[in-house]
Amino acid sequence: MPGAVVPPGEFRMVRRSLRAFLGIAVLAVVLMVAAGRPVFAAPAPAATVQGSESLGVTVGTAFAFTVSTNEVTPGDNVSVTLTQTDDVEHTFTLSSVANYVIPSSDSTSQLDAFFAQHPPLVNFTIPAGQATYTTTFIAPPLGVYEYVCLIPGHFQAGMSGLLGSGEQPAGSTAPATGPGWQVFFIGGTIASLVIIALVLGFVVGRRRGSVHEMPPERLGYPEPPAPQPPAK
Ligand SMILES: [Cu+2]
Repeated sequence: MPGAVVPPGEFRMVRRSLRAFLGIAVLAVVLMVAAGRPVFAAPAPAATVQGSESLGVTVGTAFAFTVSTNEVTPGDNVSVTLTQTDDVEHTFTLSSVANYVIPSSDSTSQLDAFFAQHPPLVNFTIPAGQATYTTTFIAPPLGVYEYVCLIPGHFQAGMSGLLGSGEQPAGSTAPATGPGWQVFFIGGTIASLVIIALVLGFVVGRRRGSVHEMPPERLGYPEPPAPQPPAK
């Protein structure tokens, strides 16, 4: 076509580049979706009672509770094993009020009044003398719940702690649950595929559409005239 600005060979090159790129990009997306499904899958809907788990609570001589975990799963049936190592009576009393820390200045009667108003999830009296006891409770909805000892003077001496349900209590030293290796692996694979697609698409397009490898009649326009030796 006279007056055409872009030779047809150039169009072919761009078209082939684009086709190669699109093909590999589609493959990359398919791989991403297939590989990503288990990583990004939504959690199963919560049931009323999800499962069962155990919580160990050791009562020491230092007016302190030592727990085996500070996080339970909402709805789980939690089996509590209380290990008494002290020769003093204590209680393990777990508040039912989410995200509320009883002021440490509260008196014993204030503490009793609070639990009379808000019945605790667990209120287990641990007799003096070394022994092990068990009790159960259903892990409450998402939140952080305080557990205390109701023996007069013990709470004021610092005998309390926090149990998270579905979350870690603030300031806990549990390892952070960041993205796993799968996320980095899939991300890296996708990035590599995109780079390969770009390079391959460009190279294939250039090679197939190259004016230097195409006979002039296929290009649809005449070969440029060979340079002439300079006239004397
Ligand atoms: Cu106590």
